[in-house]
Amino acid sequence: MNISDKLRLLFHNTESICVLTGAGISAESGVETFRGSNGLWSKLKPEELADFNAFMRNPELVWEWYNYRKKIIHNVKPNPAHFALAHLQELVKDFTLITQNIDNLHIRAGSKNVLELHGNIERSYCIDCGKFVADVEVSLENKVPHCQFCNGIIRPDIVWFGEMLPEGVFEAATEAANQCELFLTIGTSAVVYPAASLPLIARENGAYVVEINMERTEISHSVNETLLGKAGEILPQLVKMKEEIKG
Ligand code: BV8
Ligand code: ZN
Repeated sequence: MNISDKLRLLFHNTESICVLTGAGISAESGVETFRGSNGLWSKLKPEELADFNAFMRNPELVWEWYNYRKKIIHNVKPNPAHFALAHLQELVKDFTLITQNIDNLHIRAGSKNVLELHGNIERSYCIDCGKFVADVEVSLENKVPHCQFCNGIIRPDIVWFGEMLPEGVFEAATEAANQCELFLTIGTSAVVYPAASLPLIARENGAYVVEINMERTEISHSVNETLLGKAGEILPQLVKMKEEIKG
């Protein structure tokens, strides 16, 4: 793997890593990304689906879309990139994993204390009383789930455009980006804010910022190093390097 001596040395010594992942890390599991050529957003308009007003206008359509994505996610598995990050967490003293993904694959791969900036498709809640509901069933007979306590409409626990990120999660992510020595931004086009500001915050704090992606992105000019390639191939090699050092 072609990495700089600086990154090799830093990876050798650091005990402080912060990671931000996007849809690209789940691509090799078979989960479509958003903005790639045949990505999710190429067929559907995010503002018509990942938006609260769109949901209130047509909860059936939005639930149909999330149910479709849930079915895909239930039929895929974490890939070597997810497992590599779960393993890296055990090799490094201070490790924070921040994800924009809602697919739950980092947790299924064994990562702990994942900061989920945009929520999680496995959780839903009632928009009236706020009660959380796991495993909502959406079917032809029950196209929009309702709350068993107050009969309010239940929505996916996912952050839509124009919505605030979950209380405290972005603050914890910013703190980690501010403190880390090495920041990895993996499989994200870095167009969605405030998530995309995290690598820039890390850079300002003096961290060494490395982008792992199939192509250059909006923030490639702001990072220290870009490793072009598949996360599922690059990450296991990086973690193997760390493992050999740890002995
Ligand atoms: C907010 C929903 C404060 C869940 C998502 C006007 C009003 C309000 C806000 C805004 C506004 N204008 C702009 C904003 C900010 C807005 C924003 O950033 N918009 C962008 C589009 C310009 N942000 C927000 O609204 C956020 N909230 O700002 O609140 C606020 C509140 C009120 C008023 C003002 C401010 C909320 C953002 C969350 C939105 N929810 N999704 C869902 O259905 O999933 S965002 C959506 O994009 C996903 O969550 C996803 O996580 C996120 C980012 O996408 P990526 O993960 O980067 O995926 P993408 O496909 O783009 O890229 C994949 C990359 O992987 C590619 O680069 C590809 O090359 C690479 N790749 C592919 N395969 C591999 C690979 N890399 C490595 N290996 C591989 N094998
Ligand atoms: Zn309720």
